[in-house]
Amino acid sequence: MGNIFSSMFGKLWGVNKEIRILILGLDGAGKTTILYKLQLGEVIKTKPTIGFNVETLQYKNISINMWDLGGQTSIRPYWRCYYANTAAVIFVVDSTDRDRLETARKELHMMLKEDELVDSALLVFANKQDQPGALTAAEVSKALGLVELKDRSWSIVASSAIKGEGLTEGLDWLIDVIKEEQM
Ligand code: G3D
Ligand code: MG
Repeated sequence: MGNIFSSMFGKLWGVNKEIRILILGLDGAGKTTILYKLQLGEVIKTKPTIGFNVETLQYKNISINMWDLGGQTSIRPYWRCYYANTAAVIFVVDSTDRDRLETARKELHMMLKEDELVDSALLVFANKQDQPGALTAAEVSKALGLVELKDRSWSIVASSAIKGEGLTEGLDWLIDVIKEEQM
């Protein structure tokens, strides 16, 4: 697949301010796999004392933070330092994990209520489409209640991080939205 991310996001270099992207999802959804597949460079893993794993990646003027959601409400206040001025949120779902779709829905909607994220675009990857029994993007969309999202640019794309499928399509959409909003 080559370094698609650099060539795609290269189109944004003209935008002279820092662009922040958050990649979120329950553990095991496929976030780390997606980042590695995009071959951006070195992913730096940190385990801050506040108790959650964050993976960070800086690519030119694009800063990407990634972490696993779920359950740890007590540390939520600390998340703020990561999501100020976030241009976009990428939410990754394991489309085979039916049991935790409801948890994913709750976490997503809770996250999007944060003041700093009201203007950010949302790209959902309905990941693990290569697996038998994976829910379709339409089914995942329904389970996540995406139609309830008002005043937000959002899209859901079926993906397989392992095969590298759907990633380009999703990011293409996201880049167009970010460009529109930053101009
Ligand atoms: P996370 O960073 O969201 O926690 P990971 O998730 O990227 O660590 O992925 C969790 C597991 O799911 C990994 O398997 C990874 O290989 C697998 N995975 C990620 N994306 C896909 C996909 O699209 N299809 C399939 N079939 N598997 C995927 P392991 O075995 O290493 O735990
Ligand atoms: Mg991970």
